[in-house]
Amino acid sequence: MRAPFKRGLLAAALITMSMTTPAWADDGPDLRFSATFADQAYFVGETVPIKVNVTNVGNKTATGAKGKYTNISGSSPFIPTSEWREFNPGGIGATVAPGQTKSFTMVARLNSFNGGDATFKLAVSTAGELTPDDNAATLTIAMVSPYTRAVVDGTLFGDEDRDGVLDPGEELADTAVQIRNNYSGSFKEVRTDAHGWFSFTNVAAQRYTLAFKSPGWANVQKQLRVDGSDRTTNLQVRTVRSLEGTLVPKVEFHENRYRPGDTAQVSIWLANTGRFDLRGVRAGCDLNWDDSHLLGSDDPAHWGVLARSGPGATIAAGEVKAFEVTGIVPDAAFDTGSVLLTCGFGDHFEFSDTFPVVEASARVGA
Ligand SMILES: [Ca+2]
Ligand SMILES: [Ca+2]
Repeated sequence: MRAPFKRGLLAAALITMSMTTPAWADDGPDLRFSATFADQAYFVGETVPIKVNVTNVGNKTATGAKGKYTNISGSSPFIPTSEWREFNPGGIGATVAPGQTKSFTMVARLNSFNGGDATFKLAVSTAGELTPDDNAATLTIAMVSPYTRAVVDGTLFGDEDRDGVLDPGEELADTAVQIRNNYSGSFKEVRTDAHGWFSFTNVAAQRYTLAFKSPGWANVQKQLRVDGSDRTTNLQVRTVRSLEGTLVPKVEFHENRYRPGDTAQVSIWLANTGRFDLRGVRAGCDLNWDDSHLLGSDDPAHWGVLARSGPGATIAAGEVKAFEVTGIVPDAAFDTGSVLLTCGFGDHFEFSDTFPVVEASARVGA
């Protein structure tokens, strides 16, 4: 009963083999080229990383393989020949073994806008190439015309109760607002009206930084893509009060002395002396990357809700809340003789420069 079934399998295997290695196939290198990039509309002055793959699907090694750029239409991105790496057309060219893939990233610079999207061809070639057809990719990078004019408008508000929402009375009147063109550096300034409303008209398409300062409020710098779409109108731009003096943190190691690799227990107290509940309070620790700092504050397994990637804690107005967390004493702390913990605490990380910061340390020995 089994014999015919086995014979059928064998026949299928033979057919597959004859298709992948036809008797009439030529010998030689056969490069295959592909290129991908993030598909979005780019501004003049931006750079576009292009991920490139060159595979040799032939049965002979490709030598002296070189890249070539050809402009087809519209704006011409600037791609220095050195971006081709081993495939630099001015060099000796790359060697690609049968079955080997070489991957790298080329950076194209959009230095100017010459009448539209940039369409161009990237290709590789090698001597004795069997199928030149699949050695090239034609790419079109969409560009935002710098002649596009747009409106940037909206309301500035000071989020007094920190709920993320513009409530009546939170509008910031008579406040100077700037937008700065990130490419040219030029800027415009207006003041908000009695309703916190600001409006910039005739804004040339580009990336901008919207900024404002208001006494008693955190400074704001917000990145904007101004491309003529309606995403830059009716903005609600928020600031908050500094938490300095409102949220009072205290941090203590359980022991005075640790050894490298120890798991240290740390007690944290957070006192909310303000009028409003604080939600989503997390820790941002050791942001200066000092290697004698306690490890693990980013990890919910060590820091629970307070971990930077955790959900955060709620500290009600007038409440003091206690937390127990752990961390690993790094080997580098042995060299300095102490392990450090430097943390800012707060609810909205985009304003982390207004977080109260607290420090603790313990001795480290053998
Ligand atoms: Ca080919
Ligand atoms: Ca609010």
